[in-house]
Amino acid sequence: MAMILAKRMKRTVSVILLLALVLGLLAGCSSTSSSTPDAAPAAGGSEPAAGGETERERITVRVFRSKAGHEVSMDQMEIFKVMGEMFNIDFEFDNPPQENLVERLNLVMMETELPDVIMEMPMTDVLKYGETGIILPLNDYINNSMPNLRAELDKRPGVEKSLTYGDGNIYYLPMLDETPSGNTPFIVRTDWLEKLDMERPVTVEDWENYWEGVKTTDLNENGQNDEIPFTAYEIERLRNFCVAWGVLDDFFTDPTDGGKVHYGPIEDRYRDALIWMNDMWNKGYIDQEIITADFSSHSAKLAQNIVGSFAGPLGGLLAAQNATMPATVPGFHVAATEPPLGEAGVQIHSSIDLVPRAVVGATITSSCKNVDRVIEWLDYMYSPEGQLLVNMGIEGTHYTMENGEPVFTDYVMNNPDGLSPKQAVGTFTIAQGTGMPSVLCFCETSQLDDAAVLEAKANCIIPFLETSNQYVIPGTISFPSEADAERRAAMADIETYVDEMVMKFITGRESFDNWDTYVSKVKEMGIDNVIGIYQDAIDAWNS
Ligand SMILES: [Ca+2]
Repeated sequence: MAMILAKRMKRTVSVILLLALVLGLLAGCSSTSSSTPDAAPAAGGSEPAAGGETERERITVRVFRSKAGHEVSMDQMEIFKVMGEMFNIDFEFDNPPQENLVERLNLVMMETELPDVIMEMPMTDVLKYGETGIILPLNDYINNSMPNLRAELDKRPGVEKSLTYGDGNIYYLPMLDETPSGNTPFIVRTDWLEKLDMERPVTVEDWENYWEGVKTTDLNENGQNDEIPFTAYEIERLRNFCVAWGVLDDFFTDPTDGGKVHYGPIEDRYRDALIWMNDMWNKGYIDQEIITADFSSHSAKLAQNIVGSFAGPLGGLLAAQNATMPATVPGFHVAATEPPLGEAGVQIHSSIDLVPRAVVGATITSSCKNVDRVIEWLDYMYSPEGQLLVNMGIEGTHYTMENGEPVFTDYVMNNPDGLSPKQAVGTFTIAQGTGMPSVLCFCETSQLDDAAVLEAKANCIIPFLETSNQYVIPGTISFPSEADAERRAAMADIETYVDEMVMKFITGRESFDNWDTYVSKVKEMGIDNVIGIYQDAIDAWNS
């Protein structure tokens, strides 16, 4: 930071000099641009004579980005004041409320003079505006003028590939993420585990034992055996236990078969998983309403203090349950679990965020007149100093360095005006919002995440990502358009049939004697052809 500070002070000096110069001009001198380069050397010898540091014209950069609900408007955010000073930029923000983003952006995109930078273009619009030349291809800038972003991309194998569109161009500068932010692990009541004198379940036998305990013990102490061992907002969450048998409930690459693509629901291993689920169903451990549940009916059920385990997102269900339930149910606590372990001997998360995520941070439009200057500023946001500024704010005000790590001050963690940590962050930076061309640092998220979420990431998710990545097909994989149409058409029918049959196998309405007939039918519907389409796409991705 010391280096940055020195640099800033130097620039501040230069700004003052430029101001003096401009005032001089107002008093009757001639053109700005021709006399600017002479300004620095005239500074009384304090500048190095190398001539590298010539003062530059102050430019205006117009930035479009929506304002998240927890944020102040961007023109009030300190990080932009600091960067404006640093790069001699006046920012002009078009900062509509998030709910008006699409409407406002559509209007803006019809204007002849576009903003220079659009920080939050919907992913689906990027290629459209890129192909028509309205936003610029950025490959050459990234390779030649963005050393900091280049370094971040080089640290993350696969990300550049996922940023590159079919036409070979990169159209947006990404928001990178150091940690997985989304996942839907199985979640258990740790206070109930304690009452049962059990550890968090790992193997499928552990799960069965826990469910038996929930089913047969009046854990909520209301005099009735009304406890539901497992429920979820959709039956797919239950189906996901198939990972313990070494298959995914979808297409996956199988490392036990040289990485070849398989379709889980027709595998023998999947049948074995369904036999177990059917057993659990018959024993009454699975909520029968799982078939018709949705997120709101599920949430209502969770609020009744009757559910022993469920599955769902870390923020939306794990953190939310721990934040709200203890008020009415003293001692209530839920925690995530490791992926279930079965006879396959592997622990797999089937739904993982791409690690790292690389979503839209910023695009630059064809109206931008100072692309090189804008690129220089944006690249700074990916530098170690820039990341610290964007994530943590101003040292001394928003964070302090403790043992070499940035730690939020009470301004964020215990805000004097009663703002939540996220709201407090939203008063000086965009890092807790969307559309940030930088890296969302672990230093920031680790201090703002709920304790149970942090624990889940550290113990239940991150240790299993390497194995999981061998199975999970990247979400950004793309198919040639003809093959994609074929795939979609076949899968529309196959998924409908598979969903119906899998539900029947779990609930016992279909005998496992008919498994082979079911598999034959899925094959008749063209599953092998679709597996081939996935295999080709994976081969192309890996080549
Ligand atoms: Ca009870």
